[in-house]
Amino acid sequence: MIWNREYETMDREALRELQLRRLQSTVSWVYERVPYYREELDRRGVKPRDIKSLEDVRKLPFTDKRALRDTYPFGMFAVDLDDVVRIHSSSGTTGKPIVVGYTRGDLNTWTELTARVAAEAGVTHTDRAQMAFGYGMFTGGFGMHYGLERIGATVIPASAGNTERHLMMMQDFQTTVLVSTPSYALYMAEVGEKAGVDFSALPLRVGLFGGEPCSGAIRQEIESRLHIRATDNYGLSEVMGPGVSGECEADAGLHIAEDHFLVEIVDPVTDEPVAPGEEGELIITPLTKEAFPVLRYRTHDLTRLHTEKCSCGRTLARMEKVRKRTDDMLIIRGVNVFPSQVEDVLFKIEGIRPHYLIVLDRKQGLDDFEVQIEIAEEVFSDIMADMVAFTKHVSEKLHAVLGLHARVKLVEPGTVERTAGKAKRVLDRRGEDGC
Ligand code: DLL
Repeated sequence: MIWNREYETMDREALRELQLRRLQSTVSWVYERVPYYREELDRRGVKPRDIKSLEDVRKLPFTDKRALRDTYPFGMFAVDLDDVVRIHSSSGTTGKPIVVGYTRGDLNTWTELTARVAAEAGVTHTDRAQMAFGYGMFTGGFGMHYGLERIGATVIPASAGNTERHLMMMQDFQTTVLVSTPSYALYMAEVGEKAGVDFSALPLRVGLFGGEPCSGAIRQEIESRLHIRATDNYGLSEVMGPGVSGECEADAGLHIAEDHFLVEIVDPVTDEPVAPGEEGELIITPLTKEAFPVLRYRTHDLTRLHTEKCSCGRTLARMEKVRKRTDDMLIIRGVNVFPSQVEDVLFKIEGIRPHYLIVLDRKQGLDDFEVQIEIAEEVFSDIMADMVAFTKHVSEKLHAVLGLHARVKLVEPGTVERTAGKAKRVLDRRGEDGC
């Protein structure tokens, strides 16, 4: 179902005009109200009236996490705190988080956009949607909750964690939609299977998954074990939360809510736009935010854009699934490695379970690269030589793609930590003791 036909199927020329008007208002809005942006624009000699075309967005400064951190907690807010009705914060790994705020109008827009995402995935008012994102500072829980309610689905606000209780509710309430990270969905499958839950007999039919990358292999694994269709949706706290883009039933990328976000794809090194369809860093300028508008936010997420009309009827551009971030690239013995490359190698090998951990240490000044993997019971053998051969096989496959030797360590099923939130795939202990 198309939730907002007027905007989601808009003629692209008309859409560009709308985007330009909204960009102009946003630039005036931040120039008037956010000292950080006034200074940045003045330094560049740019005035809001200089934005005459969408290409003029390139006259504006990029915004990165550092600027948002330096103004902690409320320095980037464009409205008085009295007009802010909700705050959330981003899942920062170290130090202070980034605090984002919403006016009543922002919450309404957000709800509309998460409703769009849910509708894109095929959710309707007849569904029962079980929420396994946390309700808290993370934008996932509340963000998706209100969109699902607006659609008229029956929301089960179970929140993150307590997997047994989730499984009980799923059976007792006849849940049809699961909302979570893909890794938590997989964990739910694992716990459910152990407890004897027959997912094929449940009415569960759609997964609204987001918040972290999901490879094709993991998606298939979830689909076959939970007997559902897994869909992907993307967003980030700094520009709103979930609701930025979502996958439709055509399975051809994630439609971006372009009436609310202007996106660019740039080369992360030169900052220049890439050729249409090329991979680069996604840059987002929200066009309708009141409390927390940012200009050209550097997401660090790498993707490609497609602007041809989709078979679902929507004209909104589609982004490919995000599998890599510019800042999750590891440099191991001088070689650039993305965790998603390791994952793609592993999941093509028969018998490897979708749980792994990359562990990096520094030993005598050298990088030590270990990949811990869980393997299926069928692959386990009491014969030492078989296990050594299997490990060698995995190591060779990794070497063929990465050009690096990794020590492959087989660990017992269940050893790699499971989480109710975003999975952690890398443990980088290099430099922890000052080396
Ligand atoms: O993860 C917002 C969200 C919640 C989106 C629930 C979808 C569903 P943050 O905690 O600020 O916000 O993290 C944002 O997570 O820059 C990406 O690197 C990653 N991310 C989010 N969704 C996806 C996705 C939320 N579908 C950061 N695929 C982003 C890949 C994703 N990565």
